[in-house]
Amino acid sequence: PPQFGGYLRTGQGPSDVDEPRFLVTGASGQIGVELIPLLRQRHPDCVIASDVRMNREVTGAGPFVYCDVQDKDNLARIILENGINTVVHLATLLSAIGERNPQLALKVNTQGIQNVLELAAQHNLRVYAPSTIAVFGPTTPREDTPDCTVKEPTTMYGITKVHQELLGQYYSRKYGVDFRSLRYPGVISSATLPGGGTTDYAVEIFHAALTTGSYACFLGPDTALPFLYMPDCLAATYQLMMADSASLSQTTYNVTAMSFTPAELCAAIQRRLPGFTVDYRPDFRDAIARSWPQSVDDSPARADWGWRPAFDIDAMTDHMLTALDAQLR
Ligand code: AKB
Repeated sequence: PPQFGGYLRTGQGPSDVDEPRFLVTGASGQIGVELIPLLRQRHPDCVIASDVRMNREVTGAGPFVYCDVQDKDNLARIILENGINTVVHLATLLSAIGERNPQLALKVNTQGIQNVLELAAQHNLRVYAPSTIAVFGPTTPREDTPDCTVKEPTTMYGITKVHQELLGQYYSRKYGVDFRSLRYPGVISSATLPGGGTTDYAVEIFHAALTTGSYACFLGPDTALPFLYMPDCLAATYQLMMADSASLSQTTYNVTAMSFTPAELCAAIQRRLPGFTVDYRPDFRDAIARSWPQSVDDSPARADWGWRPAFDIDAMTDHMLTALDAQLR
């Protein structure tokens, strides 16, 4: 039988049952499109996907409801009417799109998590909501950045995620909400293009390599960032969600698998596709990336719940090219 570790509780309320019943917000985004099939496979008939936009990959493959996370009443109705006990809160505006519309990012990102945590406290829900390396800023040490360090981000996205981290910790301490979070670095995946991030170049570059054979990169050649390949991202997410609460020493953890610059990723692709070319046209996203860590220290995740990534830059590049090539045929 599945192990639900720290999720088991006593007393009244939805969390008493062993079987989690998930509501996933922001289901049509890069993480949701791959996390939802995994959750549905491991917890059949227990996953409701939600978003404000459709993505056939998730909306067609199981229960889907419209949900704007800013609307607390609608969120409450969905949770109560469906016996939800676990909210996977993915709805967010990422860094680059957030700088194009900071007021909207502030509203969606802060109201969304406030509504989710408030309902979690009222209805005894568990919450998983990813954070990001964007919580760090120019005053943070950029190499092997630890979990506990200066967090003075310069993007609205980063500011809203610091708010999320602190609020999650507050609701955990004050109301006993089971809040868990991973600080995702750039996530590379083949199923869906990410939307509006600074790290999106590392996905776009693979599509370009297999279609046009050339790519105009919006980061400079030497701008290093940490990354995770999607299978590792899913493994880390599920592992943390299912970890025994007694093993957790903090609510939010760094996770990483590799760090590279655009020039290094280009070289990895060129070793497999020698004709591929990249030219560099850094824009405002390069400045964002340069305010973030080049590498992070995820040793607390490794020590507390056994995090181990499987994909380095070479394994990821091989896997991405094979997966995308099969899709494009
Ligand atoms: C972004 O680039 O905004 C995201 C992130 C690092 O959180 N991928």
